[in-house]
Amino acid sequence: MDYQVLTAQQAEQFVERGYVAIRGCFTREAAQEYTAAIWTRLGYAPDDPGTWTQPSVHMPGHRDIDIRKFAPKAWGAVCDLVGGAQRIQPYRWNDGFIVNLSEGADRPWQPASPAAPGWHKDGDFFRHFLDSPEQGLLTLVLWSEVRHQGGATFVAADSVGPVARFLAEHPEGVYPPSIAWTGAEPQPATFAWGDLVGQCGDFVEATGEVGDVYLLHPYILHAKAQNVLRVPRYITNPPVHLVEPMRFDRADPADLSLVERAVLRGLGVDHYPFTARGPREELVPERVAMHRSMKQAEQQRLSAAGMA
Ligand SMILES: O=C(O)CCC(=O)C(=O)O
Ligand SMILES: [Fe+2]
Repeated sequence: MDYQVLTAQQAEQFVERGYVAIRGCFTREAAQEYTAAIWTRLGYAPDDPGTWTQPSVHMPGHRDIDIRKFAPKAWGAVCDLVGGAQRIQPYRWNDGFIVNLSEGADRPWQPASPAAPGWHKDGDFFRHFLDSPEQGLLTLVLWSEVRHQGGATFVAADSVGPVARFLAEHPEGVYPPSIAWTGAEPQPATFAWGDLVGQCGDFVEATGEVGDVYLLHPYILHAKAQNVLRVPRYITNPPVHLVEPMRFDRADPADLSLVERAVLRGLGVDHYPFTARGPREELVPERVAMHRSMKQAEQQRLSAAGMA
C-alpha cells in the first residue's frame, strides 16, 4: 500500500499500537503566531506561578487554522490513516489550547498506569458506536515542547482492543460518563474507563517538540499526565470528522482504512458487519457553555491589552 506521508512501518505501528508520531509538521515560529497571546488570554503571568490559579486549562478557540496550509505533512498523514481526503469532513485546527501548567505537581511523579487519574476516550459530544464517524481520529498537536514529567499525555497503546470489544457488545450505543442521561428509553451503557484501561499494559508518554503531531486511533484511551516540572505545556486535540460511518465489511479489503484495520485486529477478526441499534445522537457537553463564557473573558483581556 502506498501512503502520502506514512512509511510502511508507521502504518503497521498504527494498526498494532494505535498511534503514530509525525514529527516537525510546523515550525516554532509558525506556532508563535498562535501561542503568543496565551498568557494574556489566561490572565496569568508566565514568570509568576503564583498567578496560575488553575493547574490546567482547556481554552476556547478563537481563530481557525487551515491544516492543509499550516501543517501539510500532518494533513497527508491524516488522509493516509482514514483512507483518503474524500472520507473527511472539512477539517480545521484552532487555537483552543489545552494548557498544562502544574497538574499533580503537589504529588510525586507516577508513571503511566491504570491507576493514574483521568483515562478516557475522546468524544463527549455524541453517542458512541463501533463505527461512529464523529471522531475519526484523535490528534494531539504539540504547540510547546512536551517533556518527560512535564505534563504530557499518557496513551494506552493497547486500548483499541478492549474499547472495540466493548463497543461491539453495545450496538445500542454508549454514552460518555460526563453526560447525564435524560431520555425516556432505558439508559444506554456508559464507558467504564477503569475497567477498560485495567486491561491495558502498553503505556506511552506523548512527549516531543513544537510542531510534532500525534495521530491516534479514535478509541485510544489517554489521560493528562502530571506536570511536576511546572514547565508550561500547550497542546490542541482537534477531532477529525468522517463523512460516513466506518465500515468493517468492505467488499474489497484493500479499501479498509488503517483505523478500520486496527478495529478488526482489536476484535480478532478480518471482517465484521456492524449495524447501529440506537439513534446517532449529538450530545451537548457543559464544556460548550463554559467555553462561551471563557471566550468572552479572554476577549476582554485581549482588548484591555490592545491585542484584540
Ligand atoms: O491535557 C491532556 O494531556 C489531555 C487532554 C485530553 O485528553 C482531552 O481534553 O480530551
Ligand atoms: Fe482526551
